Amino acid sequence: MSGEGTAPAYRSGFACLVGRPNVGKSTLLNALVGEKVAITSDKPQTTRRSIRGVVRRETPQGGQAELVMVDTPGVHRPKTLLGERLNDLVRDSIAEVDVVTLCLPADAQVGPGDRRLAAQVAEQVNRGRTKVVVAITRTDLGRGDDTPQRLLQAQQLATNVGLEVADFVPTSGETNDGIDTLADVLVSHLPAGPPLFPLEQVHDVPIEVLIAELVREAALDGVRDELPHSLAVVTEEIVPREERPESRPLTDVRVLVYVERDSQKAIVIGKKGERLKYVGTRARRGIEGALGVPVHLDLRVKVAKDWQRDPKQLRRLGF
Ligand SMILES: Nc1nc2c(ncn2[C@@H]2O[C@H](COP(=O)(O)OP(=O)(O)OP(=O)(O)O)[C@@H](O)[C@H]2O)c(=O)[nH]1
Ligand SMILES: [Mg+2]
Repeated sequence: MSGEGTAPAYRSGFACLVGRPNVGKSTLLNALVGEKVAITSDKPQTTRRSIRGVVRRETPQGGQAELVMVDTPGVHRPKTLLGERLNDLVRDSIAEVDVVTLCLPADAQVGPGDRRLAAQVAEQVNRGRTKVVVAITRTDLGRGDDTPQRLLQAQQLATNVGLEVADFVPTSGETNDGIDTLADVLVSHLPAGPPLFPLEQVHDVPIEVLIAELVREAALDGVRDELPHSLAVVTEEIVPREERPESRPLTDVRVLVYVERDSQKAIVIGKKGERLKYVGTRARRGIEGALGVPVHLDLRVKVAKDWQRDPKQLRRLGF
């Protein structure tokens, strides 16, 4: 029997993932949480929201810890108002968390973008309160001694910009190498604190946003050039169909896919609607998984001219 005062303390807090676009932040979030919370793609700037996923673990002292991981958009040189808003989201996240996880991919050299971001983190973090961890990502894509080299470069980078780094952890969100270690390291930097999310909750993404994101993920696959940036997706309606037998429920989901120009609309729809059909089929599987019922997915494509640069349209799209 353990008396009062001897129970191991509960730890809780926030850690954000920051890095250049496409370095594997969202893949890392999903691996840490153990389920698909964020969409991922090989197109830069896939993430447009700061998504929170919950990681629950035991501490080495036998206590419980709740680590809230915050995924953020890839930091880049903005060309549009949307780009500026995304970078602002990252700035806000860095200011709010207990631990900043700077992600550097094993399969690419540390570059000027990484240096700018590392300098920003060094400038933003409150040294007494915020810890910084470097995660080397995509180690399975690195060759030979890429990972040790990157660790060395990361140390040099930290020294150059005056960034105090508590730990360096090599990881792969694809093979799960280093994921447990990273989770333990992040938890070790959390303060004592109360539970933050209800036990059954693993993320904070509203269902209509999750559905829109799954459609955007499917739509991103196979499109090129500027089109990935021009896509915005909004869930219009989720309605269980009436008068279905209890044993065969069906939910109607209506989703709008926005592009910025007529020419892009034609590409997204494809010849005889084939591309859109592919996107719908792919997205529907994930949506059915999320809703837990069979779904009839109605996808429409609309033009919202230059929405990435228009404050009014950005607001309407939730940015
Ligand atoms: N092989 C391998 N591929 C990875 C790994 N992590 C990410 N990827 C791939 O790299 C690409 C980018 O991954 P994301 O997780 O979307 O990257 P991100 O940093 O969140 O990108 P943005 O949201 O655009 O900033 C995707 O094609 C992933 O499948 C990894 O550890 N191993
Ligand atoms: Mg991402």
